Amino acid sequence: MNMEDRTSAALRIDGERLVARLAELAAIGAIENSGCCRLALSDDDRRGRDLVVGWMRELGLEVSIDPIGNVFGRRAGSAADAAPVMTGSHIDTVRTGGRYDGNLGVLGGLEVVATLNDAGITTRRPLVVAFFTDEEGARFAPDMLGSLTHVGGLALDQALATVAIDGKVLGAELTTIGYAGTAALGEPRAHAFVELHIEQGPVLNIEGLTIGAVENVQGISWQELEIVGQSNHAGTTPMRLRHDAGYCAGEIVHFVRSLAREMQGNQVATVGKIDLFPNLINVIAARATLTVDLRNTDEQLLLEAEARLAAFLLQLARDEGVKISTRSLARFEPVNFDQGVVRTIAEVSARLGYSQRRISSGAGHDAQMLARVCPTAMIFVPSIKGISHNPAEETAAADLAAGANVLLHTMLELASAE
Ligand code: HGY
Ligand code: MN
Ligand code: MN
Repeated sequence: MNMEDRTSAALRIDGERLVARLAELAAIGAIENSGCCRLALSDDDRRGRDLVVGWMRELGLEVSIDPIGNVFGRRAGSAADAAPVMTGSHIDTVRTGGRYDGNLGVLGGLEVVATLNDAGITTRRPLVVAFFTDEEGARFAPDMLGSLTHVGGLALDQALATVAIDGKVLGAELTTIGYAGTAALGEPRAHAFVELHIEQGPVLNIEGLTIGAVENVQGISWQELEIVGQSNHAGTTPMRLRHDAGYCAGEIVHFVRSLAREMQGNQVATVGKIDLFPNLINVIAARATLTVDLRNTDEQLLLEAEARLAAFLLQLARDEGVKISTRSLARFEPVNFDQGVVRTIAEVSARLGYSQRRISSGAGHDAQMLARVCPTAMIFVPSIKGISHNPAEETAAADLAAGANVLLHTMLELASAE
């Protein structure tokens, strides 16, 4: 092993600097119980973006912004024209977000750059640290919208025309926050992509393990249902004459839960959003709009869950004399990551002395989109009690540092490859 190899092998990130940056970013859009709310393309998202772009520039990265607002910070390599090794994630959050979901992947990437800068190491391949627009999809569906557009899975004009749950149009919001960029869409084309992320589930925490080498992401099916019944007087209308959209919404909530329980395995189902109209105590609801989130690691089983829901809706509409229409908000098949990159993550983790296992991802991630265009995998660190999308989201500082160290050495390996 030559001097440089010995130096880089001993390299470790600065955990305190990483935790300090996570705290500083979390202060933007801070909510009670040390949570975070930076919905995509909101003014808080703009403030978070400005802070991270400032850090990119301080670290000497060349910053580019594409037309959907994805941001890339590039660090030169000795092989100037070689395709870069890319890392990154997202800094938009859900409304009840924590400080690590997405943010760890972006700030972990900046910590890798800071560590290499401090050590005066230039990698063979350039490195890129990215954050992608609207990963959460909570305001503008689908989720992973920015990375999906980056890999050509969604046409730019269609992405820009997306309407938010609050009625705003994505392109206009992007212009308002000043992140409608001009860099070529789809650039840079990465040699490989590695995303550091909290697990957001309980597996690593329960098993007392530090690192998850993520092999795959489950399939996702998001639908918006609109039920049109008939508003009527809650006191005078006989039960047999009601066309109660609120009751139908409740039946659907119960059905999806029962469906997941009955299918068992990896099937999960959630109705996370329900709006009733007119939403008044003494009026039978005329209309109900709700969302259904179905997921499974097996595409055939996910199709079965969707088909069984569709049959239930038909029967419910008939029984209750209501009209039920559905609109797909997101539909992504399960994704298998590159076994070579997964192996590198596992080998690096072992070399650094971290306990680890192969693991699946229940959540969607930008990496599942980058996997369409280059060898990709993810590094998970434990979520205490598996809590996420909740201000109580927590990961031990030692685990944050471990994840960033595995990211550092995985990127070093990938960046030295021909
Ligand atoms: O919904 C998800 O899985 C991710 O948080 N966007
Ligand atoms: Mn995330
Ligand atoms: Mn999330």
